[in-house]
Amino acid sequence: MSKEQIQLLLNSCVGAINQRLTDIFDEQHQQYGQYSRIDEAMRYSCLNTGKRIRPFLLIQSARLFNIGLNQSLHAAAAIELIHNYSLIHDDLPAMDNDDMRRGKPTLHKKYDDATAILAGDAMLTLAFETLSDKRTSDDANIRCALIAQLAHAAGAYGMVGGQMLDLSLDSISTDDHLITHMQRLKTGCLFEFSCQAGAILGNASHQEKQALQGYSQQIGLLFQMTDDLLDHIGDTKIVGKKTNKDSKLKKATFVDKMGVKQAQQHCALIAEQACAHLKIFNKKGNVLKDLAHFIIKRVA
Ligand code: GRG
Repeated sequence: MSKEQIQLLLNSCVGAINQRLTDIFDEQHQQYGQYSRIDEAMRYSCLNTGKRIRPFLLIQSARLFNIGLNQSLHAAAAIELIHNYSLIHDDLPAMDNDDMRRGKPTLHKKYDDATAILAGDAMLTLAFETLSDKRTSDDANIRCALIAQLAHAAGAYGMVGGQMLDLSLDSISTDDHLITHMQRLKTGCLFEFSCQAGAILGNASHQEKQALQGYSQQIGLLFQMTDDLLDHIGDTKIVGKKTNKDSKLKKATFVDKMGVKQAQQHCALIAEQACAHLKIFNKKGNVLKDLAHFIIKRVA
């Protein structure tokens, strides 16, 4: 599949996920709210130009098991809510202190710190409310498995733990294993959840789950490395946020350690390793393979 074709597929995912998130916000608002500043702030954060990579991974992983878009969209909305909450909190002055995200003022800049903290908290809990809804699956065991898995992926031994580690590492004293571990937690855990959620929705076998786990772990590393590369070589206007932040903040990244050229070559290797895990799915795995190559092209 060409870069344009995969972009078209991603665009259709963006449209579908935006619609589902809008429906979820509308339902909540109609049921519980009059005017609500939190509702407005959540929409400001979620309904915009995000790439929706995690929902795409979830939808495409579910497709491997013949689960259609309509059946996977609710879980896909849940992962996007968690991702957006993490970005809001990451942008706060106490963390990365960013003014711009997706080409717009960050939430705390547009509103204030308290609103940003609360909107993030509300999105975190809304994600679990969404997973507990029967539209996620009419099988309670599946809903419960998804909730447990996402709670772990987003928590102290997943994304939050990775963020904590990231805040405490500097680029000089940090060894490669620790950087990999930190990135696997901070970024990788949500990628892993996305693919595992597709497998859970599709009642996948142990072997199929393992294959998707291997793929998603590599994709998480690849995505983090391309994000770090974009920080070095990307254009603020295209990336939608300030670049060259990592070295200024003395952040521990592989790009700092290896240099841009070697990091680009390493990305190609990681993508190949990711794709190798998909062998078991034969041709059905092609879209996920194409996604790996699409991610590299962002920094090629
Ligand atoms: C605050 C609990 C907490 C966690 C923060 C997400 C995160 C953890 C930190 C963001 C820092 C960062 C730049 C990580 C690199 C990978 C990443 C998550 C990039 C942003 O994700 P994209 O590119 O964003 O998918 P869009 O805007 O497309 O949704």
